[in-house]
Amino acid sequence: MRADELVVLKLGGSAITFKEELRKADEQTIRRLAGEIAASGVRRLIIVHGGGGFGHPLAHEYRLHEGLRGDWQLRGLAETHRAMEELNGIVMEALLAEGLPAVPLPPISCFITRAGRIRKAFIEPVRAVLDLGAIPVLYGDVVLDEAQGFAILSGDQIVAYLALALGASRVILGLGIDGVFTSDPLKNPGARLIERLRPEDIQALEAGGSAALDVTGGMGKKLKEMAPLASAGIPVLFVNARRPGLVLRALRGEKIMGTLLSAA
Ligand code: IP8
Repeated sequence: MRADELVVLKLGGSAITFKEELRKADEQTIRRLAGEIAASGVRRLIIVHGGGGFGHPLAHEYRLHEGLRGDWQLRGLAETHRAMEELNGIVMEALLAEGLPAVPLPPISCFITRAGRIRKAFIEPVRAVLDLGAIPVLYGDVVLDEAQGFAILSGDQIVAYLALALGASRVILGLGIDGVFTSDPLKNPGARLIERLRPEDIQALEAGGSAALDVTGGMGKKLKEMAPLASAGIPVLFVNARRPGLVLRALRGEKIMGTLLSAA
């Protein structure tokens, strides 16, 4: 671990919330993760967290991913952002309680998308917070969209954008499962954890499937989002943030159980 290296850490919604319950944060896990971040000694760090049971149920209820269809969705826009702020507040409290100089930067005010993809970004505040020696904290959010009024901007897309724009040394994705599996481990007991992935494996997946990998839905999207990082020489480690100690060890650069996506 180099002192000047920039690390981007995602705390996934399935790790920090009880996804099946409405607006229920796993405060114990959040506090433990904040402790692990503090103990790691990594200080050039960007934290991005997901939405879990906060943003997603509202986004779904108001069909925000479809863009603007009617005024009835405007309330959903406001409520979804508010719910994300609420979760962010809980994460912030935990980080501050550990003495970490964490500064929240709401994505709704620094990103504009076009058809759901980041089109304009005002990331000077992220840079400035880092330059001060503090820790920017962002999250998946509802944002304004040039083509469709608004869109859901995932924490993963923010992670990928910032890691490339700011030249991160590495990315750690804290999940609610052990990493990337050969198929959905919740549906298939024979699913195996893949320890090593290369960007080509993901291209094969996009080209209509891969013999070794059958990931769809959430994990498929995540991999597609992360592939450009690996191609650009930024390794991405998928790790189970629900297992105590793994995020700490990942931040320290130790070898741990998970999936490493990298080009070399
Ligand atoms: O959990 C989505 O962020 P993600 C945030 O990182 C909202 O996909 C608002 C649903």
